[in-house]
This record gives sequence, C-alpha cells and structure tokens, in this order.
Amino acid sequence: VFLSLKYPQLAIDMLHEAGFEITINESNNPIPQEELINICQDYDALFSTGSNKIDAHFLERCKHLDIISQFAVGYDNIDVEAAKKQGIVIGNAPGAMTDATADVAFGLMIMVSRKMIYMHKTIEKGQWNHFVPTANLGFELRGKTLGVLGLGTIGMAMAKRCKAAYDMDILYHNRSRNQQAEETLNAQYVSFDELLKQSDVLSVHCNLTEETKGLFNKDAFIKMKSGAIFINTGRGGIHNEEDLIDALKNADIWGAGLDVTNPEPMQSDNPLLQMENVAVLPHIGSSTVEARNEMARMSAQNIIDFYKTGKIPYPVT
Ligand code: 8YV
Repeated sequence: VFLSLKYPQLAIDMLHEAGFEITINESNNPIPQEELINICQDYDALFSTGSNKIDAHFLERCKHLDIISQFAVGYDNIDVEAAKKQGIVIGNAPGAMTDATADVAFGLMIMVSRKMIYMHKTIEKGQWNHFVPTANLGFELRGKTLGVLGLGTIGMAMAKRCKAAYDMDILYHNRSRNQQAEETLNAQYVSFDELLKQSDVLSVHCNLTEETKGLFNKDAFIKMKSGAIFINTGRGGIHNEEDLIDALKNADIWGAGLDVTNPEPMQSDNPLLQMENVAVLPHIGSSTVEARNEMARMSAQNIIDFYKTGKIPYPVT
C-alpha cells in the first residue's frame, strides 16, 4: 500500500497489524501527478486524498491498482466512472467529519455575523482606540432563516445547530426530500431560486459535481438578500470567487464565510482577506483529532476488508 501523505498513526498501525507492506510519503508534501503515477506502478493499493487528481489519465496508467482508498468524504478529485471501467475499487470515509465540519460552518456564520476575524485584525493593527456606540456592529442570528444547499448529514448537523442555538427557520434545497428534517426541524423544501431569495444565511453542504460547479455566480448572488451571509464548507468550486468578491463589494450580499476556496491554498494577497465581513479558513472542516482518526480508521478498513473479503465497508458507488 502506498500512502500519499503521512496519515494518522491509527491507519498505519491497522495496516501493519493486518500484515500489509506499506510505504509512506514521510515528507507530507503532495506528490506531483506524474511522479505519483510512476510510484503507483509498484503498488497494489493507494491510500490518498483530495490533493491528487485521480483522473482518466491517472487510472489508465495505474490500471493494475486494486483499490484507491480516499481519506475524505468528498471524491470530486476522482473520476469514479473511469475507475469502474478499469475495475479499480474506490472507498471513502463518509460520516467521519459530520460534527467537525458542521461546527466550522456554524462558527463561520457567527464569526461573519459579528465580523470577528476583522475585529481581531484591528487590534493587531493598533486600531482599538476607544468605544464608539455605533461602530463595529454585526447582526444577531435569532429567528433568522437558514438556507441549506445539500441537506445530507453535514447539512443536517448545521441545521440542527442553528435551530437549537437560534431557533432559525430552516429552508433547504436538495436532490431529494429529507423527511427527517421536515419532521424534526420543520425544514421546508424550496427551489434553488427561493433558497437564494429567502435565506439570511445560506450554507453550502453539497458535493462538487458538474451540476453544482460555479452554481454561486453573479446571477445567484444578485438574487440573494443584501443582508445575507454566504457560507461554504463544501468545495470552493461551487462558488465563483470573482463573482463573490464583486457581490461583496457591491453589497449584493452582506458577508461570506469560507472554509473552501478555489484554488486551494488561497494566496495571501486575495482581496477577500481584507474584507470586513469575511472569514476564510484553510479547509479545516475535518481537522479534529476525532474526525481525522475516524477517517483513518475507515480508510484503512476499506483496504483491509478488500483483501480479506473482496468487499469494502465504505464504497463509492
Ligand atoms: C479533507 C474533505 O480535509 O473529507 C473531505 O471531503 O474535504 C476534508 O476532510 C480533504 O479532503 C483533504 O483533501
């Protein structure tokens, strides 16, 4: 098994105990594409994550691989259809980072509504001089409307937090209706357009697909409330960054909280980082000890079970 980065020790121990011969990219630097393809020629299984594009070219050159185990829930970096054609099994780690990612979405919402990141920066810059009754004003979240795009497990965890903390009204748009959310949170299914128009906070939790790529563009931001906050903890490719910057500059929306950007990493001179009502994090949705260990366990288990039984517990189908 080749491990494309230094993954949590739990995964390494599990693979060792199960008798696998493993090689780890101890440098922790992402391996350039062609180099990884060459390395993979000598391995049966690849333990990797979103930083490598497992496209048709990769799969064509590595068709001898039995399994690619993705240390993530998202797998937009993998051409799953091409993998199927080559007979390569793909596994992922769904559910491992549900609470961790929902916490980041919820945190971003609060940080943006109260301009917390910007306020921190004003102190750093020596700009905390005296009290001004009408300065630094944010807004409160109680009773506001949360719109969720993609009401799966993470979207649901965000909706529950917003309902419990601020009694927010929940709207959602999704591929299918979420009965549980409708019954327990009184969530209301609406069209994408209505979601844009009615949400005070719009939180993105869907996968990046051909359908969702660039979905939040100029047209979408214009339809949103001028007081709305846009939150994205899904994938940066779902919003168009230039359009988001324009929407914030033109006050088409009020603020934005991003844990995902396009490209990643974001460059330090990005104009979003200078904006008052913006908070950007370096893709830390799953960065808790608990989530990363569970991701490690699931990803290792996929490889172990594949060679033991021919089946994997967490397949991408
Ligand atoms: C990872 C994620 O940090 O699980 C996912 O889909 O986005 C994160 O948990 C990321 O995939 C690392 O590439």
